[in-house]
Amino acid sequence: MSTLFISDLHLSPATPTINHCFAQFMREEAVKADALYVLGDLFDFWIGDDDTSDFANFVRGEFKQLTDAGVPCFFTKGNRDFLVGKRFAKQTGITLLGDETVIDLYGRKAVVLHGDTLCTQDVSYLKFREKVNKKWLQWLFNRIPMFIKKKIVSKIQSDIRDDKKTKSLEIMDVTQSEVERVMEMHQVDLMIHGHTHRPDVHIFETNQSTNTRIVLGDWYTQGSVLVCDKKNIELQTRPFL
Ligand code: LP5
Ligand code: MN
Repeated sequence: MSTLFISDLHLSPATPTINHCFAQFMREEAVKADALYVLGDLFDFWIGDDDTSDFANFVRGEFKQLTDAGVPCFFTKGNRDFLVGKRFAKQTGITLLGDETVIDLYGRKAVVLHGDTLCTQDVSYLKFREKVNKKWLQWLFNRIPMFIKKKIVSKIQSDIRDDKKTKSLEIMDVTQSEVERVMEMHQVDLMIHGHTHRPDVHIFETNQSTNTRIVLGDWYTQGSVLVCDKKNIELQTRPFL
């Protein structure tokens, strides 16, 4: 048996191939797992738990089926699905996690997070994140009619689209000192995150300890899954059919 980690699927009604690969993964693979962790950006954008579109219901259905089968499912919000809320969790049976969570992975402690907060050089993004994560603002946004919310989101998305093009790859990657600070704070030697879309296993030394940082891959051209069991941790891919 194994514990599975995924992130950065960026599912939307416009991604039928990815949605199909996701459904297949949930029904054939995740259902046999000890647990599933989704580390953010499952959605291309989640506008709110009041989304009752066929697409939103399709995703709800996949999680409900999984948790009904007895597989615990944990969800860390990403920068594209920070509006996933308690209603979605209740409807699907998933457990929402905080920004950073320490888990027990077959006896090894690991910190799991989306990864955006590790990119401390991306100052404009972090300021933006602080704004949209304000509880009162989310409370207000969640009460606006869906058609107005859609207009607000697409206006903001188009306003900030060019902003990302001005940032270097270095700015949009994690800051090593922040990685070390977070691992030290949680007293762990293993970190698992997504967000940067640079799947890799980084091994580095700090104060006589050997640390591992695993970066999950996105699902743009293939499925990407971290498979952990008692003995091994392996980044794997799944072909789109
Ligand atoms: O995901 P990716 O890799 O494409 O980009 C991210 C960062 N971008 C984002 C933006 C989201 O994808 C889209 C958000 C739509 C917002 C709708 C909000 C609705 C209101 C909700 C109120 C509760 O996350 C990108 C990072 C990149 O990761 C790093 O890899 O760089 O960050 C940006 O590009 C953001 C800009 O730098 C910020 C520009 C400031 C704009 C100010 C707008 C004020 C909005 C106030 C909201 C109330
Ligand atoms: Mn992200």
